[in-house]
Amino acid sequence: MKASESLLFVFLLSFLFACQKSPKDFEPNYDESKVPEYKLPDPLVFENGKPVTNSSEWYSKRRPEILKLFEEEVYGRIPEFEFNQVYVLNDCDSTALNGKAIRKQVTVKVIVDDKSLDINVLIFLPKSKKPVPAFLGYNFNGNHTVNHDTAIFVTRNWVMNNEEMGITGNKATQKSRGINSNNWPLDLIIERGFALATVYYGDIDPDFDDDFQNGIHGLVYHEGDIPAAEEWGSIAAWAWGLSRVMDYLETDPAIISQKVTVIGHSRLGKTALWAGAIDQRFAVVISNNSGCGGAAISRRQFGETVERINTIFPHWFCDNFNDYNNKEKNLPVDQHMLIALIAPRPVYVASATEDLWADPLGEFLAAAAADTVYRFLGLPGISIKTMPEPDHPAMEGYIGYHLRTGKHDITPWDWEQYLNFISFHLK
Ligand code: GTR
Repeated sequence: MKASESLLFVFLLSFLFACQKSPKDFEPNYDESKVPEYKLPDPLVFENGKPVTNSSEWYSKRRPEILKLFEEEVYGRIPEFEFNQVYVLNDCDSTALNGKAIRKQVTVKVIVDDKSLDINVLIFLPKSKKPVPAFLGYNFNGNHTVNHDTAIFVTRNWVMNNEEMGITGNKATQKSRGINSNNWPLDLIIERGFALATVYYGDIDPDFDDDFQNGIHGLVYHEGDIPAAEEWGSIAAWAWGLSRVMDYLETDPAIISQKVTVIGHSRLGKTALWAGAIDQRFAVVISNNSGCGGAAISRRQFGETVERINTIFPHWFCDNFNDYNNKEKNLPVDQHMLIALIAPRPVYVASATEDLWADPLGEFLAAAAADTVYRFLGLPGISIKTMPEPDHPAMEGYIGYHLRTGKHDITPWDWEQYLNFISFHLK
Protein backbone atom coordinates (compact mmCIF):
# COMPACT_ATOMS: atom_id res chain seq x y z
CA MET A 1 0.00 0.00 0.00
CA LYS A 2 1.30 3.47 -0.91
CA ALA A 3 1.57 6.12 1.81
CA SER A 4 -1.37 8.06 0.34
CA GLU A 5 -3.47 4.88 0.23
CA SER A 6 -2.71 4.02 3.83
CA LEU A 7 -3.58 7.55 4.87
CA LEU A 8 -6.92 7.23 3.10
CA PHE A 9 -7.45 3.85 4.76
CA VAL A 10 -6.75 5.29 8.24
CA PHE A 11 -9.07 8.22 7.46
CA LEU A 12 -11.86 5.89 6.33
CA LEU A 13 -11.47 3.69 9.40
CA SER A 14 -11.64 6.65 11.79
CA PHE A 15 -14.63 8.01 9.87
CA LEU A 16 -16.44 4.69 10.23
CA PHE A 17 -15.51 4.54 13.89
CA ALA A 18 -16.81 8.07 14.47
CA CYS A 19 -20.09 7.19 12.75
CA GLN A 20 -20.67 4.19 14.94
CA LYS A 21 -23.02 4.88 17.81
CA SER A 22 -22.22 3.61 21.28
CA PRO A 23 -24.63 3.17 24.22
CA LYS A 24 -23.87 6.67 25.50
CA ASP A 25 -25.02 8.21 22.22
CA PHE A 26 -28.60 7.30 23.06
CA GLU A 27 -30.15 9.55 25.64
CA PRO A 28 -33.35 7.74 26.62
CA ASN A 29 -36.54 9.71 26.99
CA TYR A 30 -38.25 9.19 30.35
CA ASP A 31 -40.52 12.19 30.07
CA GLU A 32 -44.13 11.31 29.27
CA SER A 33 -44.75 14.79 27.83
CA LYS A 34 -42.07 14.14 25.18
CA VAL A 35 -43.65 10.94 23.90
CA PRO A 36 -44.49 11.66 20.25
CA GLU A 37 -48.10 11.61 19.13
CA TYR A 38 -48.82 8.34 17.44
CA LYS A 39 -51.59 6.25 15.98
CA LEU A 40 -51.44 2.49 16.41
CA PRO A 41 -52.17 0.27 13.40
CA ASP A 42 -55.56 -1.39 13.87
CA PRO A 43 -55.17 -5.16 14.23
CA LEU A 44 -58.72 -5.57 12.92
CA VAL A 45 -58.12 -3.72 9.64
CA PHE A 46 -56.34 -5.45 6.76
CA GLU A 47 -53.32 -3.90 5.02
CA ASN A 48 -55.69 -2.99 2.16
CA GLY A 49 -57.85 -0.93 4.53
CA LYS A 50 -60.76 -3.38 4.70
CA PRO A 51 -62.09 -4.34 8.13
CA VAL A 52 -61.98 -7.87 9.49
CA THR A 53 -65.60 -8.92 9.65
CA ASN A 54 -65.65 -12.14 11.63
CA SER A 55 -63.46 -14.42 13.73
CA SER A 56 -62.81 -16.95 10.99
CA GLU A 57 -61.47 -14.10 8.83
CA TRP A 58 -59.19 -13.13 11.72
CA TYR A 59 -57.78 -16.63 12.06
CA SER A 60 -57.50 -17.47 8.36
CA LYS A 61 -56.47 -14.12 6.87
CA ARG A 62 -55.64 -11.22 9.18
CA ARG A 63 -53.66 -13.21 11.75
CA PRO A 64 -51.41 -14.71 9.02
CA GLU A 65 -51.01 -11.24 7.50
CA ILE A 66 -49.81 -9.78 10.83
CA LEU A 67 -47.59 -12.77 11.50
CA LYS A 68 -45.92 -12.30 8.10
CA LEU A 69 -45.34 -8.60 8.78
CA PHE A 70 -43.62 -9.41 12.08
CA GLU A 71 -41.62 -12.12 10.34
CA GLU A 72 -40.40 -9.97 7.49
CA GLU A 73 -40.02 -6.63 9.22
CA VAL A 74 -39.15 -7.39 12.85
CA TYR A 75 -37.87 -10.81 13.97
CA GLY A 76 -37.06 -12.46 10.63
CA ARG A 77 -38.54 -15.46 8.92
CA ILE A 78 -37.16 -18.86 9.83
CA PRO A 79 -35.88 -20.35 6.56
CA GLU A 80 -36.95 -23.82 5.56
CA PHE A 81 -34.28 -26.39 6.24
CA GLU A 82 -34.29 -30.09 6.94
CA PHE A 83 -33.27 -31.46 10.29
CA ASN A 84 -33.60 -34.60 12.35
CA GLN A 85 -34.01 -34.69 16.04
CA VAL A 86 -33.16 -37.23 18.73
CA TYR A 87 -33.73 -37.09 22.47
CA VAL A 88 -31.13 -38.40 24.89
CA LEU A 89 -31.94 -38.85 28.58
CA ASN A 90 -28.72 -38.11 30.46
CA ASP A 91 -29.99 -38.07 34.01
CA CYS A 92 -33.11 -38.95 35.98
CA ASP A 93 -33.27 -38.69 39.76
CA SER A 94 -36.35 -38.93 41.94
CA THR A 95 -34.66 -37.55 45.06
CA ALA A 96 -34.20 -33.99 43.79
CA LEU A 97 -35.09 -30.90 45.85
CA ASN A 98 -34.90 -32.82 49.13
CA GLY A 99 -36.99 -35.65 47.76
CA LYS A 100 -39.81 -33.37 46.63
CA ALA A 101 -39.14 -33.57 42.91
CA ILE A 102 -37.85 -35.57 40.01
CA ARG A 103 -34.96 -34.08 38.04
CA LYS A 104 -34.33 -34.99 34.42
CA GLN A 105 -31.68 -33.75 32.02
CA VAL A 106 -32.46 -34.39 28.40
CA THR A 107 -30.50 -33.41 25.31
CA VAL A 108 -32.49 -32.52 22.24
CA LYS A 109 -29.99 -33.21 19.48
CA VAL A 110 -30.84 -31.33 16.30
CA ILE A 111 -29.02 -32.76 13.29
CA VAL A 112 -28.55 -30.72 10.12
CA ASP A 113 -26.56 -32.57 7.43
CA ASP A 114 -23.41 -33.78 9.17
CA LYS A 115 -23.54 -31.26 12.03
CA SER A 116 -25.56 -31.18 15.20
CA LEU A 117 -26.67 -28.80 17.91
CA ASP A 118 -27.29 -29.92 21.50
CA ILE A 119 -30.17 -28.28 23.34
CA ASN A 120 -29.73 -29.27 26.99
CA VAL A 121 -33.04 -29.30 28.83
CA LEU A 122 -33.22 -29.34 32.62
CA ILE A 123 -36.56 -30.52 33.98
CA PHE A 124 -37.94 -30.61 37.50
CA LEU A 125 -41.22 -32.46 38.00
CA PRO A 126 -43.46 -32.74 41.04
CA LYS A 127 -43.91 -36.29 42.26
CA SER A 128 -47.32 -36.89 40.79
CA LYS A 129 -49.12 -40.00 39.59
CA LYS A 130 -50.72 -37.96 36.82
CA PRO A 131 -49.12 -35.82 34.11
CA VAL A 132 -48.68 -32.17 35.08
CA PRO A 133 -48.76 -28.74 33.38
CA ALA A 134 -45.37 -27.18 32.77
CA PHE A 135 -43.40 -23.97 32.30
CA LEU A 136 -40.81 -23.72 29.59
CA GLY A 137 -38.38 -20.83 29.77
CA TYR A 138 -34.83 -19.97 28.87
CA ASN A 139 -32.23 -19.09 31.47
CA PHE A 140 -29.50 -16.47 30.96
CA ASN A 141 -26.36 -18.10 32.33
CA GLY A 142 -26.64 -21.88 32.13
CA ASN A 143 -28.92 -24.53 33.63
CA HIS A 144 -26.59 -24.91 36.63
CA THR A 145 -27.35 -21.30 37.69
CA VAL A 146 -31.04 -22.07 38.22
CA ASN A 147 -30.59 -24.13 41.41
CA HIS A 148 -27.79 -25.19 43.79
CA ASP A 149 -28.40 -28.88 42.98
CA THR A 150 -24.86 -30.17 42.33
CA ALA A 151 -26.07 -32.76 39.81
CA ILE A 152 -27.07 -30.13 37.25
CA PHE A 153 -24.52 -30.11 34.44
CA VAL A 154 -22.48 -26.92 34.11
CA THR A 155 -22.92 -25.54 30.61
CA ARG A 156 -19.89 -25.97 28.37
CA ASN A 157 -21.10 -23.45 25.83
CA TRP A 158 -20.03 -19.84 25.41
CA VAL A 159 -21.40 -17.68 28.23
CA MET A 160 -21.28 -13.94 28.76
CA ASN A 161 -18.39 -12.85 31.01
CA ASN A 162 -19.62 -11.80 34.44
CA GLU A 163 -17.38 -10.77 37.31
CA GLU A 164 -20.02 -11.43 39.98
CA MET A 165 -20.46 -14.97 38.69
CA GLY A 166 -16.72 -15.49 38.32
CA ILE A 167 -17.09 -16.00 34.59
CA THR A 168 -14.05 -15.07 32.52
CA GLY A 169 -12.97 -16.31 29.11
CA ASN A 170 -16.66 -17.00 28.34
CA LYS A 171 -16.53 -20.30 30.28
CA ALA A 172 -18.91 -21.15 33.11
CA THR A 173 -17.54 -22.78 36.28
CA GLN A 174 -18.92 -24.19 39.54
CA LYS A 175 -18.79 -20.63 40.93
CA SER A 176 -22.03 -19.71 39.17
CA ARG A 177 -23.98 -22.74 40.41
CA GLY A 178 -27.34 -21.64 41.82
CA ILE A 179 -26.53 -17.97 41.35
CA ASN A 180 -29.90 -17.20 39.73
CA SER A 181 -31.99 -19.43 42.00
CA ASN A 182 -34.04 -16.45 43.18
CA ASN A 183 -35.37 -16.08 39.63
CA TRP A 184 -36.47 -19.73 39.63
CA PRO A 185 -38.53 -20.46 42.78
CA LEU A 186 -38.59 -24.19 42.19
CA ASP A 187 -40.11 -25.15 45.54
CA LEU A 188 -43.08 -22.90 44.84
CA ILE A 189 -43.50 -24.15 41.26
CA ILE A 190 -43.33 -27.80 42.34
CA GLU A 191 -45.66 -27.28 45.33
CA ARG A 192 -48.25 -25.76 43.00
CA GLY A 193 -48.13 -28.91 40.88
CA PHE A 194 -46.18 -27.57 37.89
CA ALA A 195 -43.09 -28.87 36.14
CA LEU A 196 -40.32 -26.55 35.01
CA ALA A 197 -38.27 -27.12 31.88
CA THR A 198 -35.42 -24.71 31.27
CA VAL A 199 -32.62 -24.35 28.74
CA TYR A 200 -29.64 -22.03 28.49
CA TYR A 201 -30.46 -19.75 25.54
CA GLY A 202 -26.83 -19.80 24.36
CA ASP A 203 -27.29 -23.48 23.47
CA ILE A 204 -29.25 -22.29 20.44
CA ASP A 205 -27.41 -19.09 19.57
CA PRO A 206 -24.66 -17.50 21.69
CA ASP A 207 -25.71 -13.92 22.39
CA PHE A 208 -23.08 -11.89 20.56
CA ASP A 209 -22.82 -10.49 17.08
CA ASP A 210 -20.66 -13.02 15.24
CA ASP A 211 -22.28 -12.53 11.84
CA PHE A 212 -24.34 -15.70 12.37
CA GLN A 213 -21.44 -18.11 12.18
CA ASN A 214 -22.26 -20.04 15.37
CA GLY A 215 -25.33 -21.64 16.99
CA ILE A 216 -28.20 -22.81 14.81
CA HIS A 217 -27.46 -20.18 12.14
CA GLY A 218 -24.02 -21.73 11.68
CA LEU A 219 -25.63 -25.07 10.89
CA VAL A 220 -28.02 -23.64 8.35
CA TYR A 221 -25.79 -21.19 6.44
CA HIS A 222 -22.56 -22.24 4.80
CA GLU A 223 -19.36 -20.63 3.58
CA GLY A 224 -19.90 -17.15 4.93
CA ASP A 225 -23.51 -17.06 3.79
CA ILE A 226 -25.71 -15.10 6.22
CA PRO A 227 -29.46 -14.59 6.74
CA ALA A 228 -31.19 -12.39 4.14
CA ALA A 229 -32.64 -9.05 5.30
CA GLU A 230 -36.01 -10.64 6.09
CA GLU A 231 -34.56 -13.78 7.71
CA TRP A 232 -34.12 -14.68 11.36
CA GLY A 233 -32.00 -12.91 13.90
CA SER A 234 -31.21 -14.36 17.31
CA ILE A 235 -34.63 -13.78 18.91
CA ALA A 236 -36.30 -15.82 16.16
CA ALA A 237 -33.60 -18.47 16.53
CA TRP A 238 -34.20 -18.67 20.28
CA ALA A 239 -37.94 -18.92 19.63
CA TRP A 240 -37.28 -21.75 17.17
CA GLY A 241 -35.29 -23.53 19.91
CA LEU A 242 -38.28 -23.36 22.28
CA SER A 243 -40.34 -25.17 19.65
CA ARG A 244 -37.74 -27.94 19.49
CA VAL A 245 -38.01 -28.37 23.27
CA MET A 246 -41.80 -28.41 22.87
CA ASP A 247 -41.35 -31.26 20.35
CA TYR A 248 -39.64 -33.18 23.14
CA LEU A 249 -42.20 -32.23 25.80
CA GLU A 250 -44.91 -33.67 23.56
CA THR A 251 -43.21 -37.06 23.92
CA ASP A 252 -42.78 -36.89 27.70
CA PRO A 253 -45.64 -38.76 29.39
CA ALA A 254 -45.09 -36.90 32.67
CA ILE A 255 -46.16 -33.60 31.09
CA ILE A 256 -49.51 -32.36 29.78
CA SER A 257 -48.19 -30.94 26.54
CA GLN A 258 -51.45 -29.04 25.95
CA LYS A 259 -50.71 -27.10 29.13
CA VAL A 260 -47.22 -25.75 28.54
CA THR A 261 -46.66 -22.08 29.40
CA VAL A 262 -43.78 -20.35 27.65
CA ILE A 263 -42.17 -17.75 29.90
CA GLY A 264 -39.25 -15.36 29.63
CA HIS A 265 -37.66 -12.33 31.24
CA SER A 266 -36.34 -9.32 29.35
CA ARG A 267 -34.73 -10.34 26.00
CA LEU A 268 -36.04 -13.81 26.77
CA GLY A 269 -39.49 -12.27 27.36
CA LYS A 270 -39.34 -10.86 23.82
CA THR A 271 -38.42 -14.40 22.78
CA ALA A 272 -41.32 -15.97 24.72
CA LEU A 273 -43.81 -13.63 23.01
CA TRP A 274 -42.47 -14.41 19.55
CA ALA A 275 -42.33 -18.15 20.31
CA GLY A 276 -45.97 -18.01 21.46
CA ALA A 277 -46.93 -16.20 18.26
CA ILE A 278 -45.28 -18.61 15.84
CA ASP A 279 -45.98 -21.83 17.73
CA GLN A 280 -49.57 -22.19 18.87
CA ARG A 281 -48.79 -25.32 20.85
CA PHE A 282 -47.86 -23.01 23.74
CA ALA A 283 -51.01 -22.77 25.82
CA VAL A 284 -50.09 -19.62 27.76
CA VAL A 285 -47.46 -16.93 27.14
CA ILE A 286 -45.75 -14.85 29.83
CA SER A 287 -43.69 -11.77 29.14
CA ASN A 288 -41.74 -10.50 32.14
CA ASN A 289 -40.24 -7.00 31.68
CA SER A 290 -39.73 -7.62 27.96
CA GLY A 291 -39.69 -3.95 26.89
CA CYS A 292 -38.62 -2.76 23.44
CA GLY A 293 -39.20 -5.42 20.77
CA GLY A 294 -41.25 -7.30 23.39
CA ALA A 295 -44.47 -6.02 24.92
CA ALA A 296 -43.77 -2.25 24.79
CA ILE A 297 -45.27 0.00 22.12
CA SER A 298 -42.36 0.96 19.82
CA ARG A 299 -44.00 4.19 18.64
CA ARG A 300 -43.73 5.68 22.15
CA GLN A 301 -39.91 5.81 21.94
CA PHE A 302 -39.85 5.77 25.74
CA GLY A 303 -36.73 4.25 27.33
CA GLU A 304 -35.10 1.83 24.89
CA THR A 305 -35.89 2.63 21.26
CA VAL A 306 -35.83 0.66 18.02
CA GLU A 307 -32.70 2.50 16.86
CA ARG A 308 -30.85 1.87 20.09
CA ILE A 309 -31.77 -1.84 20.27
CA ASN A 310 -30.81 -2.41 16.62
CA THR A 311 -27.50 -0.62 17.12
CA ILE A 312 -26.41 -2.26 20.36
CA PHE A 313 -27.80 -5.71 19.54
CA PRO A 314 -27.53 -5.90 15.72
CA HIS A 315 -28.03 -9.68 15.78
CA TRP A 316 -31.37 -9.79 17.65
CA PHE A 317 -33.81 -8.76 14.90
CA CYS A 318 -33.83 -9.13 11.13
CA ASP A 319 -31.97 -6.53 9.07
CA ASN A 320 -35.22 -5.06 7.77
CA PHE A 321 -36.04 -3.86 11.28
CA ASN A 322 -33.29 -1.23 10.86
CA ASP A 323 -35.56 0.57 8.38
CA TYR A 324 -37.62 1.68 11.37
CA ASN A 325 -34.76 3.20 13.39
CA ASN A 326 -36.24 6.49 14.51
CA LYS A 327 -39.05 5.88 12.00
CA GLU A 328 -41.34 3.82 14.20
CA LYS A 329 -44.39 5.46 12.66
CA ASN A 330 -43.67 3.60 9.41
CA LEU A 331 -43.93 0.20 11.08
CA PRO A 332 -46.87 -1.74 9.64
CA VAL A 333 -47.30 -3.30 13.10
CA ASP A 334 -46.70 -2.40 16.73
CA GLN A 335 -46.23 -4.65 19.72
CA HIS A 336 -49.93 -4.74 20.72
CA MET A 337 -50.38 -6.82 17.57
CA LEU A 338 -47.76 -9.29 18.77
CA ILE A 339 -49.80 -9.78 21.95
CA ALA A 340 -52.97 -10.12 19.83
CA LEU A 341 -51.30 -12.99 17.91
CA ILE A 342 -51.42 -15.03 21.11
CA ALA A 343 -55.27 -15.00 21.07
CA PRO A 344 -57.31 -17.00 21.90
CA ARG A 345 -54.75 -18.21 24.44
CA PRO A 346 -54.13 -16.48 27.78
CA VAL A 347 -51.18 -14.06 27.83
CA TYR A 348 -49.64 -12.15 30.76
CA VAL A 349 -47.55 -9.01 30.54
CA ALA A 350 -45.60 -7.83 33.59
CA SER A 351 -43.67 -4.63 34.25
CA ALA A 352 -41.70 -3.23 37.18
CA THR A 353 -41.92 0.30 38.60
CA GLU A 354 -38.18 1.02 38.36
CA ASP A 355 -37.77 -0.61 34.95
CA LEU A 356 -38.36 2.57 32.95
CA TRP A 357 -35.96 1.34 30.26
CA ALA A 358 -38.61 -1.26 29.34
CA ASP A 359 -41.41 1.35 29.39
CA PRO A 360 -43.97 -0.07 31.86
CA LEU A 361 -46.77 2.19 30.57
CA GLY A 362 -45.97 1.19 26.97
CA GLU A 363 -46.19 -2.47 28.01
CA PHE A 364 -49.54 -1.88 29.69
CA LEU A 365 -50.89 0.09 26.71
CA ALA A 366 -49.91 -2.71 24.33
CA ALA A 367 -51.67 -5.28 26.53
CA ALA A 368 -54.73 -3.01 26.69
CA ALA A 369 -54.72 -2.43 22.90
CA ALA A 370 -54.59 -6.18 22.23
CA ASP A 371 -57.90 -6.37 24.07
CA THR A 372 -59.91 -5.44 20.94
CA VAL A 373 -58.87 -8.68 19.26
CA TYR A 374 -59.76 -10.84 22.27
CA ARG A 375 -63.17 -9.14 22.57
CA PHE A 376 -63.71 -9.49 18.82
CA LEU A 377 -63.14 -13.23 19.26
CA GLY A 378 -65.70 -13.29 22.07
CA LEU A 379 -63.17 -13.61 24.89
CA PRO A 380 -62.65 -11.44 27.96
CA GLY A 381 -59.44 -9.53 27.23
CA ILE A 382 -57.98 -7.27 29.90
CA SER A 383 -60.05 -6.60 33.03
CA ILE A 384 -58.80 -3.03 33.68
CA LYS A 385 -58.97 0.20 31.67
CA THR A 386 -56.05 2.11 33.18
CA MET A 387 -52.59 1.29 34.48
CA PRO A 388 -53.13 -0.46 37.85
CA GLU A 389 -51.47 0.55 41.10
CA PRO A 390 -48.18 -1.26 41.77
CA ASP A 391 -48.59 -4.81 43.07
CA HIS A 392 -52.27 -5.03 42.07
CA PRO A 393 -52.34 -7.74 39.43
CA ALA A 394 -55.26 -7.90 36.99
CA MET A 395 -55.82 -11.46 35.91
CA GLU A 396 -59.53 -12.13 35.47
CA GLY A 397 -59.35 -11.61 31.72
CA TYR A 398 -57.33 -13.56 29.15
CA ILE A 399 -54.78 -10.74 29.13
CA GLY A 400 -53.18 -10.49 32.55
CA TYR A 401 -51.05 -7.55 33.66
CA HIS A 402 -49.14 -6.39 36.70
CA LEU A 403 -46.75 -3.65 37.67
CA ARG A 404 -44.47 -4.92 40.42
CA THR A 405 -42.68 -2.54 42.78
CA GLY A 406 -38.96 -2.78 42.13
CA LYS A 407 -36.36 -3.18 39.47
CA HIS A 408 -35.88 -5.07 36.20
CA ASP A 409 -36.03 -8.66 37.42
CA ILE A 410 -38.19 -11.77 37.71
CA THR A 411 -38.98 -12.48 41.33
CA PRO A 412 -40.84 -15.17 43.32
CA TRP A 413 -43.72 -12.66 43.64
CA ASP A 414 -43.94 -12.45 39.82
CA TRP A 415 -44.02 -16.25 39.65
CA GLU A 416 -46.81 -16.41 42.22
CA GLN A 417 -48.97 -14.18 39.98
CA TYR A 418 -48.21 -16.36 36.95
CA LEU A 419 -49.13 -19.51 38.87
CA ASN A 420 -52.42 -17.90 39.97
CA PHE A 421 -53.18 -16.72 36.44
CA ILE A 422 -52.48 -20.08 34.82
CA SER A 423 -54.30 -22.07 37.50
CA PHE A 424 -57.32 -19.80 36.98
CA HIS A 425 -57.36 -19.97 33.17
CA LEU A 426 -56.19 -23.53 32.52
CA LYS A 427 -58.46 -25.27 35.00
C1 GTR B 1 -30.84 -4.74 27.84
C2 GTR B 1 -31.64 -4.51 26.60
C3 GTR B 1 -33.07 -4.82 26.84
C4 GTR B 1 -33.29 -6.11 27.61
C5 GTR B 1 -32.20 -6.41 28.61
C6 GTR B 1 -32.09 -7.87 29.07
O1 GTR B 1 -29.51 -4.40 27.70
O2 GTR B 1 -31.47 -3.17 26.23
O3 GTR B 1 -33.78 -4.83 25.61
O4 GTR B 1 -33.49 -7.16 26.77
O5 GTR B 1 -30.95 -6.09 28.14
O6 GTR B 1 -32.32 -8.80 28.33
O7 GTR B 1 -31.70 -8.05 30.22
